[in-house]
Amino acid sequence: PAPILRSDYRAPDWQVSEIALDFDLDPARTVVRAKLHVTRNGDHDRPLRLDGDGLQPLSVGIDGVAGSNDRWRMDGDALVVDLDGKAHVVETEVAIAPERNTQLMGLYASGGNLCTQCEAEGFRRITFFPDRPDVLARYSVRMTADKARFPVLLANGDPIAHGDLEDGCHWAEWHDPFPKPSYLFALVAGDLVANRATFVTASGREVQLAIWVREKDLAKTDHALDALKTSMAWDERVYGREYDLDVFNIVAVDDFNFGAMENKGLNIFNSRYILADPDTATDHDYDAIAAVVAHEYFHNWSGNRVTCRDWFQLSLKEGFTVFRDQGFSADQGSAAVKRIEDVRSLRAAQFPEDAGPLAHPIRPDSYLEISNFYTATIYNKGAEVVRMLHTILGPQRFRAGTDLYFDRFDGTAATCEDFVASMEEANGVDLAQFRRWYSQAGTPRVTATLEHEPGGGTATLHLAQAVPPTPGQPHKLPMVLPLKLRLFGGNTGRPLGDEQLVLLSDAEATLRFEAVTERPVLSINRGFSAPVIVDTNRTPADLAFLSGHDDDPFARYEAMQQLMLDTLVASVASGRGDHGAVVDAVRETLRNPELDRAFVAEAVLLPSDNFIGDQLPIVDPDAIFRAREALRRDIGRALERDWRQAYEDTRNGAFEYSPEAKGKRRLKTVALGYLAASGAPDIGELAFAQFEQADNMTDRQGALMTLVNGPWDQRVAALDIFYNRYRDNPLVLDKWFSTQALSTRDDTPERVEELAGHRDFTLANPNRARALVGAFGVNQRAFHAADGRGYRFFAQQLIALDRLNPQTAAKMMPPLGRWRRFDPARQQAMRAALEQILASPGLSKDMLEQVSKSLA
Ligand code: BAL
Ligand code: ZN
Repeated sequence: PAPILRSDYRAPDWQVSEIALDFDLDPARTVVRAKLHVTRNGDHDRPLRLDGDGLQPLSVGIDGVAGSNDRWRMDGDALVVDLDGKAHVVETEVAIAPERNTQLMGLYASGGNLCTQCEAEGFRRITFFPDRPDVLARYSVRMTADKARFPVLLANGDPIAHGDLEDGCHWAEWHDPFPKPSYLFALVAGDLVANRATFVTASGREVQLAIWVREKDLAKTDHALDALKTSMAWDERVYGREYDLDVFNIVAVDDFNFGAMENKGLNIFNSRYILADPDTATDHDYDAIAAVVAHEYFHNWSGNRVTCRDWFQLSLKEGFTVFRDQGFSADQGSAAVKRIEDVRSLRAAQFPEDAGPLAHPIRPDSYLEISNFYTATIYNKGAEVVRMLHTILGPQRFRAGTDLYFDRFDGTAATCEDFVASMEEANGVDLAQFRRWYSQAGTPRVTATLEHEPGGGTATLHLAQAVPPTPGQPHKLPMVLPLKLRLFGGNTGRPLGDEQLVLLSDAEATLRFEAVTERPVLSINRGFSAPVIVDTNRTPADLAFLSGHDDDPFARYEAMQQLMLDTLVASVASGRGDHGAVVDAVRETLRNPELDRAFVAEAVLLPSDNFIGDQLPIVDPDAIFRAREALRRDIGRALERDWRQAYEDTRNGAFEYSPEAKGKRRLKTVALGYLAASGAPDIGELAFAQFEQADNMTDRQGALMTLVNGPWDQRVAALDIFYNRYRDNPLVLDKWFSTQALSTRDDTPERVEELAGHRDFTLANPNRARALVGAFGVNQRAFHAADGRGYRFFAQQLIALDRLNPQTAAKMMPPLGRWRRFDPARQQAMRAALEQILASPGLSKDMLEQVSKSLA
């Protein structure tokens, strides 16, 4: 297949002003009738081309005349209609089989209900349509279905009418007054109940909110409903954006490719981002639910009211909306901890992407399959780029830019360029060079060298930047890098002057600081103000000092991470480590009563195996594991009394979901992990007691994780108890699978293979596939086991999954594509696995693109 190029963009030949859809819903055979009011766009004589995917027209009518068969033809999957006038009405009828739709794109069955997923190109699996985001139409939807089986019928917009039929069926009509692209279409038919609330907008509109789930899950929806109300108020306060329909419905389904989907007025969610109660959801789940509910809600403006012109602009809505949801979450608890978590996930998912064969700019130039571009780069680096605009402009000017953007492009399909131009115009600034963030891939690397003559009064900071080559982009130009920095006195610990925002836009720059009378220590990229890698000439003592004294919490965390990382990298190389500086720094942080417990828990965690590997020219998973375990053991042993104290201090009363209680639980799990690493003899018992007595999933899963990583007999008992207790709860069973797939035990590869044959394992459910196969792919040591069995297992699973659900399979492939980073034997085994995938019959376009780029 030929790639789609951004440079080939052309406005649509035909626009659709209105579409009326009529569904006879049945899982085995659903008949879809569509009536499109189309108008010729511009002066041309090209036919109307309607995208389809696996559809056969049962009938086609033009301007009320059925059977105009000489005026249409199929061109591959597309329906091409010859039209001679300016405006026409085109009607089509197709039949589809939702229950056989394993791709979970278009209309499909999940848990006995029917639902849709149309982004990016699923609508063409439902009906013939110009399925591109710059065709905005008004939708009317009529659904007819068996009333006993599907008592609830929902679609976008507002409900208009409903009624019963004589044959046990009923019908409902919905109308969405806002023109929208087809990827935002949604319907749901199911046996569902709702948790309801009312929200009154700033201008007085009463909005009926409802979260729809199966009856057994109703008690688990309060947290999501609260998050929805909080998000609606937050978007009014922070961005001046109000909701615009009378109803806002959310439906949770178990089988879902994404986390959730922002369909206009009818969000459809993966149930893992809705359902929570203390017994089944961790604090991380609670936080993720609030973040995803907010994210999808915020899309109502950044995505729906202003949508994307084409899929190359995906980061316009996703990067911006992630930035918005990050701001929301930061406002709900500790902003510093939220920032640390966001940077941790950027480094875990996006930095490797930017450094590997699938690197792409946040606004890509070409794709084979757009589903492959719902990446950490588009989402998370995209959010960092928006964050840099916020940092450079400041909150008020940034808000002036978003106001202009929303006002000017409301009701249209816009581009990344429109967003940046709005920022420029609203603020009278020139962002010409900043635009390189949209076109250049790769993580910039900054070198910061601070010099100071002992006894002298001036310090000099030399900054240099380089953006590494990435596929298709061998040469890069300097970026605009907003670097927040501050100097501290190395003797007194006093700040030497205020924090500065330096915009590094040349390849090199030199800054001078006057009146520096003591040895200065550099705090740089504070708050992670630019998504870059920074190399400095700071000593371990400097880093230890900053980890205890920097006034920017992120920089404090960062200094500790860098100290740990430098120590680990040195010990991977030498096989031995000097752990004293890290132990001292961890002790100081742990004993500091002024620090919030959640921050302490983040700060004392070691960098992951994967992140350590990312620092090395050739990744040696076993040496990394040994070095990390040795450091964990030393920190555990040297500070055993502190960890026991921290563990006792963080014992909570009854479960409470508050920032403080969450922080305590987090530190409790971290302390338990270090105690386990210390080799203290009672830890199996301690963890098992925590496992059994826990009144919440955070504590229970934390204890299980410790047991599953260790040698204790209680491990097997805990796994059995956990399984039997939660076997009927798919979301918790996912945790049972993923905890084992992430285990650091030597036998993990065998165990994971065994679990793939477990009666509760299925590739048909994306959450379950990700819980076992996806989690295994990021378990660096187990996945890269020297005998290559991890690669072979992974390839088999991906081939099988690709036949069912190409989108989910292709998204799980990247760990195998990083073969260049490993030794020759592993390289060969990884390439063999990739080639095996490539050679498998009927390979999807999704997988073809990922694998062939990875082998190139
Ligand atoms: N638009 C796809 C799911 C999300 O990012 O919200
Ligand atoms: Zn999104």
